[in-house]
Amino acid sequence: MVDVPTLVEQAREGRPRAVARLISLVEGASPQLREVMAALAPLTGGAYVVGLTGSPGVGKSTSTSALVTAYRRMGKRVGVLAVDPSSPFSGGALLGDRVRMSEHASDPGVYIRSMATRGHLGGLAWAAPQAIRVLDAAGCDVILVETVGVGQSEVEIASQADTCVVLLAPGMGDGIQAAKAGILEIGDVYVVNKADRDGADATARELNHMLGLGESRAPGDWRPPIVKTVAARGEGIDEVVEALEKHRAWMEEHGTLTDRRLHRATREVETLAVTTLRARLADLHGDRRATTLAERVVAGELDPYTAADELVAGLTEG
Ligand SMILES: Nc1nc2c(ncn2[C@@H]2O[C@H](COP(=O)(O)OP(=O)(O)O)[C@@H](O)[C@H]2O)c(=O)[nH]1
Ligand SMILES: [Mg+2]
Repeated sequence: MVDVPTLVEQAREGRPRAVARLISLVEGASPQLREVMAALAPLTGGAYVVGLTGSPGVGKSTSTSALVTAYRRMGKRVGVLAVDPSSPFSGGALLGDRVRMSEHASDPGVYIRSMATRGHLGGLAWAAPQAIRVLDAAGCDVILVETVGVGQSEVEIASQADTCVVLLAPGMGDGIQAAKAGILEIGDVYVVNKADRDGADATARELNHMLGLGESRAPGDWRPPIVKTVAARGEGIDEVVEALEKHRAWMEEHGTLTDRRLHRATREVETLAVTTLRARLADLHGDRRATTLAERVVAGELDPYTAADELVAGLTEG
């Protein structure tokens, strides 16, 4: 068992090992998470959460690393959460990410964590927000959350950030891929990375067209900017930071930041409620109450909706 109050106190002081251990508790779905989250709750709410999503290979990790450099120059403490449920810890994309992030490895103002939640059913939906809470409580000013733009829960994590950045790259039929993945609706800022390659202008134009950015909007509406970058050389990254800061200011002015956080918390609570109910239901399997209800449905004494209502009522009692 972990000494939660001590660990939380150490994380609050910004000690990297404590932060890492807390995130490991999240990843391992520890039974102590309830206690951890209760202790963290009053320490959260200070971080600006930025989601970055896009197809594999567009340059999310490279851009994230460049953004870390930019925010560090501004004196901000930065957390990075790279969510990749498809990769095992030791290999593939995460190993590459480690290389890309290695320049920040010795910087005490940066926390970098890759999270693999493969195997946990629906694990990502609740684990990512809780890992964000840990980084938030540890005093990060900015949290960058990288998720691959494939798969509903990955896309959802990015879309629930305070600001969502969607990345594309030229020459990958990327506009169409992005549209298919449903990530063209969720961007607050769009980045066309690999602008050193042919076709970046065409991709930006295509994107501009697909997003209907040429059309007029109501005054005061947010118009997502399209920024061209060469993340590998750090080019255009200051413009991305500028776009992020503008979006944040716009949200604060329009109350959108509060709305988004409310939406995020709503989803988080719902996910936990469903997880809890599912666990209680599993505990009940074979229980006499459940069997009796089933028997009454078989006998035609009870319809399945009423039986389900009774079951749920029984689950939530005490
Ligand atoms: N030419 C070029 N290559 C880049 C640029 N940014 C990243 N890359 C390369 O694209 C590959 C994929 O980058 P990565 O950041 O891992 O993409 P991710 O899968 O979206 O995280 C790597 O080999 C990077 O070095 C860029 O601006 N220009
Ligand atoms: Mg990556």
